[in-house]
Amino acid sequence: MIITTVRLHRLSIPLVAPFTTSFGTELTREALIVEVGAETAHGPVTGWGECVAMDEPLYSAEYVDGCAEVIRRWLVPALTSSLPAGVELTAETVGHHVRHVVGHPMAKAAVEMAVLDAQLRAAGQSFAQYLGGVRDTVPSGVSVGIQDSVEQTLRVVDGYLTEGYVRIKLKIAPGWDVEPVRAVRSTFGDDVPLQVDANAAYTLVDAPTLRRLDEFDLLLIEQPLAENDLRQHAELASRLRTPICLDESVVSAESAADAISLGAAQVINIKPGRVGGYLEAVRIHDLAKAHGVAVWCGGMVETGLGRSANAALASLPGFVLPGDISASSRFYELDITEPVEMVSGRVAVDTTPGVGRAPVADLLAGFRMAEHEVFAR
Ligand code: SMG
Ligand code: MG
Repeated sequence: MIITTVRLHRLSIPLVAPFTTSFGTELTREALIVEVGAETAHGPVTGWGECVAMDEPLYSAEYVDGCAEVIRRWLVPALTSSLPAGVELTAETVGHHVRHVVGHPMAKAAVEMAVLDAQLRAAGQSFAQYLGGVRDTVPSGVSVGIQDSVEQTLRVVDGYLTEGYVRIKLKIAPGWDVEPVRAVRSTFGDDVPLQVDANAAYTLVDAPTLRRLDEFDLLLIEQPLAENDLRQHAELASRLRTPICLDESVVSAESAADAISLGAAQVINIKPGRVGGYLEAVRIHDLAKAHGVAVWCGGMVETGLGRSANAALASLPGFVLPGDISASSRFYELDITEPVEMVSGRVAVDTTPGVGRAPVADLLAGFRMAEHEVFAR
C-alpha cells in the first residue's frame, strides 16, 4: 500500500467512575486515535489504530501527547516520505521501517494497527482470521480499581459478578492488599477466579507481605515489582506459591524470552500496545506457548476499537486465562464505536474485515479535543 493521509485524533472521554491504581487515578481516558488513508491494490481504504499510552508517564515511560509527537515527527515520515523508492509498505514491515526509533512501542503499535486495519479491510480479512484466532468468543474478566473502603470494594465486585464477569482482578498497593483480597474471598467464596495487580508498587523487601496472599489461592499476582526488576521477580517467584505474571516488564519478545528463561514469569499479560503491536503480541504468544507459559490479554482502558482488536488476539489458542476484555460499559457510558458487549461472561470476536469496528464520526467528533493532519500526499 501507499499511505496517502495520516490524521491524529486526540480525544478526552469521561469514565463512568474514577479508576484508581497504585500509580494514580484516571477520571477520563485521554485517547489518541490514528487514521490512515491508503491506496491499495483493492482501491483506497481507511485504517484505524488506537494508541494505548496514558495521559501521564506513570504506567510506563510513554504518554499520549509524547506518542502523538513521535508518530508525527518520526514514525509517519519513516513510512511515507523516507520510505525507499520502490518499497511496498505492508503491515508486516512497519516494525522494520521504524526500528531505528528507540523505544516508543505504544506509538509504533498504534501506527502498525492502523496500517494493518487498512490492509485487512482492503483484503476482506478479519483481525482474528489474520492473527490466527480459533474461538468465536472470549471470556471476559474485569479489572477493579482501588476503592475508598473494603465495603465499597465488595459492592463493586458484587456488581461485576452479577453482570456476569467471569474473573475479578483487584488492583493492589502497599497497605491495600491482604485486607481487600481476604474480604472478597470470604464474601464471594473460593470458586471466584481472582487475581491481583500491583502495577510495580512493591519491592523485594515486601516479599513477606506478598507471601500472605498465598493463602487466598489467587490465579496470579501481576507485576508486583518494578519494570526492570526481572531478576528480582525471579527471586520473588521462588518465595511465593502464587504464580507471578508480568505486565510492564514485558515490552518485546526479547524481554518475554528473558523473563521466561530467568523464571521471572509463570504467566504473561500480553498487551499489544506495550510490546509494539499486534504482530509482536502474536510472537510473544507463540514463544510463551512453546515454553508452556500461559498468557492472557491485558487492557489499557481502550475504546471499542482497541477492545475489538484485543478480543481478536485473545481468540488465539495460547490465551488460556480470561483477559481484561470487558464491555465498553465497564469504562464508558458512550464509546466511540458501536459498544462492545459482554454476554454471559463472554465478548464476541468481530468477524468483519479489519478491526471489526471503526469510530462513528459523530461520536469521535463529540470527544475530540484536537485533530491534526500529520501527513498528506
Ligand atoms: O482496560 O480493562 C482495562 C484496564 C485493565 O487494569 C487494567 N489495566 O496494569 O493492567 C494494568 C492496567 C493498566 C491501565 S491502568 C490505568
Ligand atoms: Mg497490569
